[in-house]
Amino acid sequence: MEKYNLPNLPYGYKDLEPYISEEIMALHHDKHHATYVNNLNTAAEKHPELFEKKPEELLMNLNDVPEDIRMAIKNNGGGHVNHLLFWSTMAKGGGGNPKGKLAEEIEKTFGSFAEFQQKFNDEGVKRFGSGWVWLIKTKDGNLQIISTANQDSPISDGHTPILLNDVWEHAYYLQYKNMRADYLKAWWNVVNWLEAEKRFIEA
Ligand code: MN3
Repeated sequence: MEKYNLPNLPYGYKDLEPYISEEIMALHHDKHHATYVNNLNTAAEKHPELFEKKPEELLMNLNDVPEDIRMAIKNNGGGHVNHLLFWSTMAKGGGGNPKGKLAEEIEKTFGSFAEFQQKFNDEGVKRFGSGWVWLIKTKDGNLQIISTANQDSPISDGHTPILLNDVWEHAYYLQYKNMRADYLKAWWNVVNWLEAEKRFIEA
């Protein structure tokens, strides 16, 4: 039975500097993300048939997960899948403006790219405690900015993530201290718009 594993980052720990420090990236991936994967495996071992499914599939059908481990799968499967998405949402030399169809849809939905960024940042600041801020394509096909608590994923509600930012303190505290708003602003410099547009088109 193949357990879930932690892939390496798709770039080096230093590659998002100066916006996200090497120290944060190493700790975030090697400790925080690793812990979600370990805890996901520990939960799934109680019902090893679950290993036949991708972690995304577990989150899309949480009601099919045995009740005794459903919360553990929601939290740790969410932690695993959200972080995988998050790493690929960033890139060395990222940032700038979106292009193509996604850029058009952002302007149509939010008025302008600047208004979209402002709304995304506000949503991230407003999320009380720990969670994520997302740009999703809803199951009705519209772009929407939402935030979720803890490791909850919009894929459990049938939506497709396009962009996401981690607003747990572990994502920024070592560098930005309590200034979550500063982190949210700086993060735009590392966004991987090619990946975001790919997700938008495939959704
Ligand atoms: Mn995190």
